[in-house]
Amino acid sequence: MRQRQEFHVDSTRYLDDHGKPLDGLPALAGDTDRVLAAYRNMVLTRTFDAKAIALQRTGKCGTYPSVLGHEVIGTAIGQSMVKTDVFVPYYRDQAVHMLRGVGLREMLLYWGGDERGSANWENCPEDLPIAVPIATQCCHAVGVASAMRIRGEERAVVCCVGDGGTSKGDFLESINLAGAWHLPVVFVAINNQWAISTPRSLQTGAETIAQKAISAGLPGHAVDGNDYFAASEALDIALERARGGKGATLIEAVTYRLGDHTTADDATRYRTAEDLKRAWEKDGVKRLQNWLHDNGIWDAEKEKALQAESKDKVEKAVEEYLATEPQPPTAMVDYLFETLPVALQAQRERIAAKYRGGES
Ligand SMILES: Cc1ncc(C[n+]2csc(CCOP(=O)(O)OP(=O)(O)O)c2C)c(N)n1
Repeated sequence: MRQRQEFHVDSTRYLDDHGKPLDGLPALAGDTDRVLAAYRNMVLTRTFDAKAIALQRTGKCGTYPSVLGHEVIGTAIGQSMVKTDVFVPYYRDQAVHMLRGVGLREMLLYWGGDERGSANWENCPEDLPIAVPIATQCCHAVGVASAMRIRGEERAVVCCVGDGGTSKGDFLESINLAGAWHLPVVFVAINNQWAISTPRSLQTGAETIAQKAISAGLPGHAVDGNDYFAASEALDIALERARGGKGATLIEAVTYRLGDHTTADDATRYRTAEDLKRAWEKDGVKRLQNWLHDNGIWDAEKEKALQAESKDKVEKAVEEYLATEPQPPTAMVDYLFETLPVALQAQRERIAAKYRGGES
């Protein structure tokens, strides 16, 4: 018989809004290389994000979901995972993808509607593609985690989902299974306060999202998702637990979506400028930058160099993306199935014939 689990929901934060330690820091704060690599990833993510929005605005990219406000939690996830773990993303996980080795060009290809941007064959080939249907990825995550458990592997799955996604049956059924089968999976519910125009207050009657873990028999932790140290510590613990056969965890990362839902949205229609201003005061990237400054690890010169370096990387990726030869129209069915169903085969042939004939 497995031991009864400890049911608790706690909430962690180490830095105040200005990056000053509240009361001690976890040991990982002493790992300067890790903290600096984290900050660099956050800046690169933010630079990429601004460029992707600009590309969409000028007709060079499809609808794009801004990651502004998710840089800290995404970076914490990417750093805590090891290569052999499996990442099961949703559509706002650019900061994680950077650390899983997905190229900036590939990310642009994906949002430009090219499926070649969807695979990460060279670095983490078992990571799943981005899930746009809300919370469906949670079911895939428990499937992958079940396989790991059956094979007795010391690996873990990380599955991201939004606060809105946690209202769906897919999420609730998945955490239930993860608890019942003791699966090696870490669910990260990124609570950015909005599901398009639905505020967190209308999303659920539960006081926290982390407490949904209790119904599934999992530990639930709410962390300040803008606090790099709190987020990283929670991820490190949950992943070690999962890989060590001790079961699943639900982490609620509390943050704020600083941009529009996607480039097809206008958030000024449903939230106030004051709310947004207050959220910017809690920005986790600036908070970590302040902490680095206060500890003599960072200065204005280094910041300038990092900004320039990040811009160069993004510009280079944009050039490569724009120079990529588009795929033929048949590609729209080529990525759907391992073996194309009969009904689609005829359609594919018609598309191919039309394309060969040069018709538009
Ligand atoms: C199954 C399904 N229903 C509806 C949608 C439309 N939709 C796209 S994003 C979204 C809100 C999701 O909010 P949340 O889970 O909080 O994630 P966030 O976008 O805020 O990161 C909805 C309803 C969808 N993509 N899939």
